[in-house]
Amino acid sequence: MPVDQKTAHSLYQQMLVIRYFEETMAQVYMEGKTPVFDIGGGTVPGEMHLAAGQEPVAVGVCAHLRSSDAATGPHRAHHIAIAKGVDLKKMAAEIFGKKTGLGKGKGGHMHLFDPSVKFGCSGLIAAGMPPALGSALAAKMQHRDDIAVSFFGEGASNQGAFHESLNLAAVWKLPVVFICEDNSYAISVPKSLSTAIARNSDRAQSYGIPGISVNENDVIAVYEAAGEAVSRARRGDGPSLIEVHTDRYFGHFQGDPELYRDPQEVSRLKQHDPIVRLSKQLQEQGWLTPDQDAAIQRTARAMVDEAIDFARQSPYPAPEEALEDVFVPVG
Ligand SMILES: Cc1ncc(C[n+]2csc(CCOP(=O)(O)OP(=O)(O)O)c2C)c(N)n1
Ligand SMILES: [Mg+2]
Repeated sequence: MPVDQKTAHSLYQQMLVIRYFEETMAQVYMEGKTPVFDIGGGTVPGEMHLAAGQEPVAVGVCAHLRSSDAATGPHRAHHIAIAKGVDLKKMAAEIFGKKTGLGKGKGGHMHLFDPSVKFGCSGLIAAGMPPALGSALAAKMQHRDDIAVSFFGEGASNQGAFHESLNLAAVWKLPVVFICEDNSYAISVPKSLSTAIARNSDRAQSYGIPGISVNENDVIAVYEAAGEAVSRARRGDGPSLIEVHTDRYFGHFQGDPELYRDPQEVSRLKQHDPIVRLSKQLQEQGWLTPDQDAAIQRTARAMVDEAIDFARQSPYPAPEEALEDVFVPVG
C-alpha cells in the first residue's frame, strides 16, 4: 500500500509530536530529582521509559487503524498511545498523576488506558498480548471487521505469553497483528544473549502465520508492511507477526547509566534519524516545502506544549479519593 502525500505529512507530524513529547518528558522528569537522583521525587515520580527513536513503528502501524480497532502496548508506550489517537492532554495529565488524566492520575505512565480509542498498556512485558486476542475474538464473534494490534519488545518475545498468543491467534484465525519492536536491548541485555535466532519474525513460521522483518527504522517501510498485515486481518485471513528493527535513543529508563553500551552508540544511531530522513526524502521528491516543514514542526510543538501546560495546571486527586476507581481487597 504506497503512501500518498497527505498521509506522508500526517506520518511526519505524528513522529514529531512523539519526539517532542518524549524529549520534553525527559526534561520534566528530572525536575526535583537532583542533585542525588531520587526516583520518588519531583514532578513525575516513579520510573520513566521513553521511546524517542522508535516513532516509525507506532506511527507506521497505527496509520492503518480506526478508533474501533484495539491496540495494546508495554511499559514503553507513549509513542503507541499518541499514534493510536489518545488525547495528548489527558495522557500528559495521567503521567503527571493528575485528576484530569486518563485514569484520574492513578495509573501513571506505564498504565495508560483510553477506551474511547481502545488503547491500553501495561508494565508487565507481553501482558498486552492476551487482551489483544480477547478484543480480536470479540470482533470476530460479533462479525465486525475490527482488528487488534499488540506491540511488544524483542525481550518480551521470550515470554510464554508471546508463544501462547501466537499459537491461539493462529488456531482461531483471529484478526490480530503482532508488532515486535526490536530495539536491540531488554533493559541491559542485548538480544544476542537472550534469543538464539537472529529474527523473531522467523518464529511466526512455527505457528503457521506470516512473519515479516522490517530491517530499517523507516516509517514508510513500516507503513507498507503493516498495510498488508492489517488488510489480511480485516478480511478474515488471520494473524501476522511483524518485527521492526528500531532504535532506542534514551536509556532503558531515565536515570539508566547505560554501562552496557558504547557511549557513542546513540550518536551513531542518530545519523540515520528517521524523522530527519523523512523530511529530507519528502523535500527531495517535491512533497514538502521548507515552509510546510516549519508549519508542521510548529503545530507539533504547540500540541506538546499545550498538553504539558494542561498537565502542570491540573489538580492532584484529593487524598479522600485514593480508594475510588481502584481495586480494593475485601476483608
Ligand atoms: C513479566 C515481566 N517480567 C519482567 C519485567 C521487568 N522488565 C521491565 S522492562 C524489561 C525488558 C523489556 O525488554 P523489551 O521487551 O525488549 O522492551 P524494551 O524495554 O526494549 O522496550 C523487563 C525484563 C516486567 N516488567 N514484566
Ligand atoms: Mg527491547
